[in-house]
Amino acid sequence: MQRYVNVSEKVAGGGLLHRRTLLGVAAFGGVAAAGKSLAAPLAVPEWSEVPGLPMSGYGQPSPFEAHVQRPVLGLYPEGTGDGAGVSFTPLEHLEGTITPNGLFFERHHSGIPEIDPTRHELVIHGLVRQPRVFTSEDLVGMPLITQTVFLECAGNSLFNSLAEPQQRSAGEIHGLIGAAEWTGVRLADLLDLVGIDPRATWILAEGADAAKQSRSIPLSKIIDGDAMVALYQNGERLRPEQGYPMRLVLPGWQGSMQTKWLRRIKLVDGPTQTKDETSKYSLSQKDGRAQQFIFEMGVKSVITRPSPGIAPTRPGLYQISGLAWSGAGRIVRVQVSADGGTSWADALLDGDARPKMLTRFRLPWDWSGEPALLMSRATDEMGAVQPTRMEWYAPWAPEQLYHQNAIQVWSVAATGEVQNVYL
Ligand SMILES: Nc1nc2c(c(=O)[nH]1)N[C@H]1C(S)=C(S)[C@@H](COP(=O)(O)O)O[C@H]1N2
Ligand SMILES: [Mo]
Repeated sequence: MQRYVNVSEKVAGGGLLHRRTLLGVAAFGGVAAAGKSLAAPLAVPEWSEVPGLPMSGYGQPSPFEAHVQRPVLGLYPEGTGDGAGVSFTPLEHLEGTITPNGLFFERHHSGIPEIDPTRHELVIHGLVRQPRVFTSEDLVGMPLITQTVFLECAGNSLFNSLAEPQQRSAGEIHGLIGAAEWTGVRLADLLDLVGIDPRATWILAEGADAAKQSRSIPLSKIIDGDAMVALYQNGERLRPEQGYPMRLVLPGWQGSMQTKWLRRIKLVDGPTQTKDETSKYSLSQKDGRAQQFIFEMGVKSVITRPSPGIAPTRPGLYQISGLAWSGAGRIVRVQVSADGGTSWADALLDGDARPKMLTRFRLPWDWSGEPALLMSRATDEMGAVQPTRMEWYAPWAPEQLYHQNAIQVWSVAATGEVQNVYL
């Protein structure tokens, strides 16, 4: 049941209002400024005078939304041609929790292979009773399941691991994450078909790209787990960028294990120690040792509105909006601070908080026009609380950039300009 309070009850410093404050929509600064009185007569624009464009086989966003793009960042110098890089989900331009397929972040180690699905095969072999080969059409004909979950790169937010705060958009800092409704075959069902040798404890999953990205995955994530071979993303076949015609989805675990263009699964009796889990995706500690096989993504949140480039224009009421998630399960609480963490207010979680899925949070904010420090702090159902940057940093060596889940601090200047700052 929702409880609404009638008066604007200030529940924390910096103008944060109770999350159930009942506010007429006209009270909000942006809305009041946007509305204007009706001037007679109502004009007839040119698009109302003639029939519009014809139907189309595959719809595209409005050309007036053409600025909503994935920022692309090649990790290696132009022209080296190895296809390694990332593009970010533009989080600050999106609402709700589902990432549109065309804006889902990308991380490729060797570009996007152009795969003819009639020639692509998935081999399952190793410690099995009977090795088998599957086409994507074989898989489409099997019992399918659907899971709506986020997928986050272990390198997400790594800019905030650097010594100086980077001035980039919310998406460019935190957008190596996307969430989708994935449909495919339970990996446990496929392994049932080949028959698991009791000596098998891990699998090796390998992609069909030139990088042959390969990772070791413990069998426990598959047997009685939620691992799946996804074929569809938000209702349509996977995009080439997301692994067409098939990819692994391992809810809550780091993106790099969720092998795209999946072509081989080998059942083995221990981790394979591939290049993608030794030289990369292992975490350097202060004491000189490294931690391997950190699978689960930590509890995290970020305010997407306001954020750099999405600034309040004048003092008044605004709705703070952001995303929270955890690889361990559901988000149970998001707190927001407008005074740099001195005081906190509980945000309203929008809709159902689903396990291992993005959760939208919102909170009304009465901005006085004074400089503010906006932060959000998420808690998951296991009781894990998002750390501050200093807390997050404590165990790691300076070169350790992965699994950065620290609280983001946005400073809002009197002009409304929003910047990334460290406290
Ligand atoms: N075959 C293959 N699988 C891959 C990769 C790759 O380069 N090749 N990148 C991995 C990494 S590091 C991440 S974060 C996710 C990114 O998935 P996306 O591009 O669909 O967002 O795919 C993973 N699977
Ligand atoms: Mo990644």
